[in-house]
Amino acid sequence: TTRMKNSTIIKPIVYGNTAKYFGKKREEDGHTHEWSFYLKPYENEDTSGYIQRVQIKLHDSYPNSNRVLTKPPYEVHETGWGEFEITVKIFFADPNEKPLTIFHLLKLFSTDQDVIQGKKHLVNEYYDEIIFHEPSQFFYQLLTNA
Ligand code: SLL
Repeated sequence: TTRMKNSTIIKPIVYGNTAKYFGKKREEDGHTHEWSFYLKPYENEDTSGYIQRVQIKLHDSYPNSNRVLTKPPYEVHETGWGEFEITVKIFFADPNEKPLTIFHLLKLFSTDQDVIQGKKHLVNEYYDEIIFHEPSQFFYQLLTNA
């Protein structure tokens, strides 16, 4: 494979979770919060050209705890009662690029009174960058045409 010598492509991303307290514990299942996890480009672009799929592994207490997303938006909307670590594995359109693993601590609880009372959402968000060093010519095209 032809590699793009001395070229580095940087893809800024944002990932994290929002959460909101129901206001009470749900009788049927003990769930207390609704939450969403998301991974998206920092700047608005179509990532489906270079991301093949995103696998989001939830706590084993969730049904189908391995969520596979083959197209954007890369989001999981759920409800629950507890915090845990989400493992996110990003697979790229070039099978020679090794998958990237990100860990995110799903946060439900806060000390903000408005969040505690369920008046507003908690936001727990991070910025990061995916760096592709000397990608293949094929993958370079996908990364830059997006
Ligand atoms: C622990 N932090 O380490 C805890 C795990 C798991 C949260 C929290 C269950 C959802 C469902 C749920 O909220 N799990 O039953 O669908 O032990």
